[in-house]
Amino acid sequence: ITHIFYGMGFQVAEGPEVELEYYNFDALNTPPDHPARDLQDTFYISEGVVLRTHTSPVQIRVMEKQQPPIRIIAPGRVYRRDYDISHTPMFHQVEGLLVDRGVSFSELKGVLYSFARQMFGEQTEVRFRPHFFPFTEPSFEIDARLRLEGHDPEWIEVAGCGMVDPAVFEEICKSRGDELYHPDKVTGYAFGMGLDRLAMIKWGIKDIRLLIENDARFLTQFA
Ligand code: 2U9
Repeated sequence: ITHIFYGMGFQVAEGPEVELEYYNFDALNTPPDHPARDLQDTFYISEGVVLRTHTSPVQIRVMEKQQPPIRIIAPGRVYRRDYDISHTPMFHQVEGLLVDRGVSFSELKGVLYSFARQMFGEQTEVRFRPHFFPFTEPSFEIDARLRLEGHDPEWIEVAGCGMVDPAVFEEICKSRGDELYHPDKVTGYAFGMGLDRLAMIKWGIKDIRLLIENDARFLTQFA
């Protein structure tokens, strides 16, 4: 996945897995009473410190340090209190962020179409469904029409995306103490996908927990 995005000019950025609540939530327009911040959903290390629930805080840290334009992807481990057939408490994401003057949603569509065709095959159809995320507006979920083993083609959710919410840029201006990211000057798009989920789709893995149970009969299939 990083190679596909290198081909479109993105650079890789990384950051801490033990993260300040500020970078994981507040800076991403996610207020203190948001359900994602509940003790039932997020691992708290101490007051104000969490295991990151997405790699988005990496992009906040990059914008604090670097001026626009920004074109990065942030791959890495993330943590949420969930454990069932399709959720493990640790999983992997790749998120992307592009910020510049005059960036539009059509460019986001172009980049994600190109990604889907390189990832799933040249013929892959893609659709965007309206959705909600606190940090993007408008927001969408992205489905690809995929033919899974022994099935007819089916629309399957592969990622989420949207235009960066102006409230996120306003918070960056506050913390930087300048206007380089003022929402009147720049726009941006962001996207995110769960890698373990993509692996389940690509290899027809029915129970995500197999990926971490360390059964050699399962794992050696991918050697
Ligand atoms: C900044 C601003 C906006 C990142 C985004 C998604 C949509 C998304 C999910 C995919 C499956 C999480 O692993 S998952 O459950 N993510 O749908 N992520 S937009 O938006 C950002 C990131 C950083 C500064």
